[in-house]
Amino acid sequence: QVMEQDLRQAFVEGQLDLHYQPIISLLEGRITGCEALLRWRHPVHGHIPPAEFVPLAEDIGLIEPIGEWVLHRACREAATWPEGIRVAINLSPAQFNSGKLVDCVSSALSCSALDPGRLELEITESVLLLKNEATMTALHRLRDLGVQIAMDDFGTGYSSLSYLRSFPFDKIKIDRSFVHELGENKQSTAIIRAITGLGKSLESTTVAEGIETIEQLEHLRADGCDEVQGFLLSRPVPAAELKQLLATWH
Ligand code: G
Ligand code: G
Ligand code: MN
Ligand code: NA
Repeated sequence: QVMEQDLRQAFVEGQLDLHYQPIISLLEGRITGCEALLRWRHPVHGHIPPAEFVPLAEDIGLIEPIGEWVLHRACREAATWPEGIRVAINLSPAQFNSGKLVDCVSSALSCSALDPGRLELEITESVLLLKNEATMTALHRLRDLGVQIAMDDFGTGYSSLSYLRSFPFDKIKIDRSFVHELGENKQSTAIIRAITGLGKSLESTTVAEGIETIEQLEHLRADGCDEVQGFLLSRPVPAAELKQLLATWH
């Protein structure tokens, strides 16, 4: 309950911030996008990971206003990046419930004057679990705006494949648990190869998350993965630091 009060206060007092993690194209060898990631610096407890406070925000109905703030903030920031660099934003299932998501995205795009093609929305299977007409309609309307839709944490849920059948995702983000075992676990290595192949057949870009070693990078390159993201290339960094990174490496 202390946390709940703290989180409400954090949001109004501006303790929440966004960091950005570069996503690199293996073919072009440059940064093609950045994933926006929420950060909370608590005045007493210090850094609190999103894995702790995002579920809390979802429970107490705060993820909608926070999500709206994230959309506006990230689009405004991305509009100042060099041409062609995209911003990827994580969406919670709750953001699909209110029926306001499409308007909210439209508004973030028009306020920032960001080209819709430079916005990528990441959804997890939990969004598709809702499996209702309204969710699918919202996804198609977002696609019609020119926004890209990515399937996040691919391979960890119960029925990843059936979700790929339900919507033409622009991107598939391979969960980092598979990448972690690349080269060490035969099954994970084979699964990654299969997912990159699947991405090609479906004409979806494949992105591998959580790259921490050069060996993992080389495996992914050999398997034809399109893009990579992970601590080996860059940690998530504050907006100002990202601008410097983009100025020297893009
Ligand atoms: O930054 P980190 O890797 O610790 O993020 C942990 C989790 O928090 C990830 O699953 C990520 O998708 C989620 N997350 C981070 N930022 C946001 C955000 O802006 N909105 C939502 N809904 N989830 C986020
Ligand atoms: O679920 P989602 O993919 O949105 O979560 C992204 C999370 O992954 C962020 O919290 C980010 O900090 C984390 N992350 C990014 N790169 C790496 C990495 O190389 N290794 C690990 N362990 N986590 C990473
Ligand atoms: Mn993500
Ligand atoms: Na992920």
